[in-house]
Amino acid sequence: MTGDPRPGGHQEAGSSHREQNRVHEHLVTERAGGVEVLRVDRPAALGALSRGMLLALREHLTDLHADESVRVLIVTGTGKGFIAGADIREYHGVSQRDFDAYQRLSRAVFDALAALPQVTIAAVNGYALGGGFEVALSCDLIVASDRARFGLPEINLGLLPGGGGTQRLARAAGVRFATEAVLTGRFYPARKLHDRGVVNEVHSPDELLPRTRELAATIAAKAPVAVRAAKRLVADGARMPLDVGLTVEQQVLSGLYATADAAEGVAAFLDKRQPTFTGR
Ligand code: CO8
Repeated sequence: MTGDPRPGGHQEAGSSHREQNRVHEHLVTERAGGVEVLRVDRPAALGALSRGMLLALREHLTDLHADESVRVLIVTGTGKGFIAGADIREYHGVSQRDFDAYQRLSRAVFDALAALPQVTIAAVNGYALGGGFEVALSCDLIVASDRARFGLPEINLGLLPGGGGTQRLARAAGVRFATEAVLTGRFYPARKLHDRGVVNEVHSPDELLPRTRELAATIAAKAPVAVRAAKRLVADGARMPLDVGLTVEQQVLSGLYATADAAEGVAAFLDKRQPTFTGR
């Protein structure tokens, strides 16, 4: 499992024509067809998250929250790093007060990501360690390169994961596996986490982004109101007792039945044609 992890980079064919926007020196976005790709572009530090990157992410995610033109967000990295955790160099020697402020800022970013109304997909190209694994766990879906490596190595620093690693991994993979990951700091290959149900799909490095875009396009083509409701229901349902979740499910479904898109979806099925959804 720990082995000799050598994640590799990915270059997507045909990506050059997409318009890019740099929201921070190390964060690049590009949009097409209701899908935004947010790429961490700091290969020299394997995507490690600095305070400046966290601040820019928090601001960008706040803007995105209100942007209905984006249906799906893909978060990815560059080269052999997805995100190799917090920037350890930047943390080194800081006061307790600054350490705690750093943690609160990280928490705000993970919470903002998890609270987005858009569907979020982590496209994990390489090392997803510490805060990087926690970013992926804060997304709705995880697609990974077969060279990706996941781990929570904070225990090696005499610390523990502070961005939800102890909580979200236990919910995603079960308490026993999360305990092993947190206590050993091991790095796991994507296939191991696919077997555990944490990773949805595993692809070759070259196929990672094209296949993630395909998944995003499939979701972006569905009725937008239904997609947002379904995403929220599944995510929130994990925190509810079953009987409460089942009741909320019926209430949300009843609301969807009244939408124009539901009428269109059923009519299109009966007419044997593709539906045209309008988001109403
Ligand atoms: N922070 C800052 N720089 C990093 C980080 C990081 N998390 N990870 C890698 N880098 C840098 C390396 O320092 C190196 O820089 P340079 O070339 O200037 O020396 C560059 O990225 C390339 O890394 P390596 O040369 O180490 O590449 P390898 O292929 O040999 O190894 C590894 C890759 C195994 C991923 C290795 O880099 C590694 O173990 N990185 C650290 C991973 C880690 O522990 N992440 C969890 C961080 S902890 C956290 O997220 C929250 C708590 C932070 C509190 C810190 C309090 C002091």
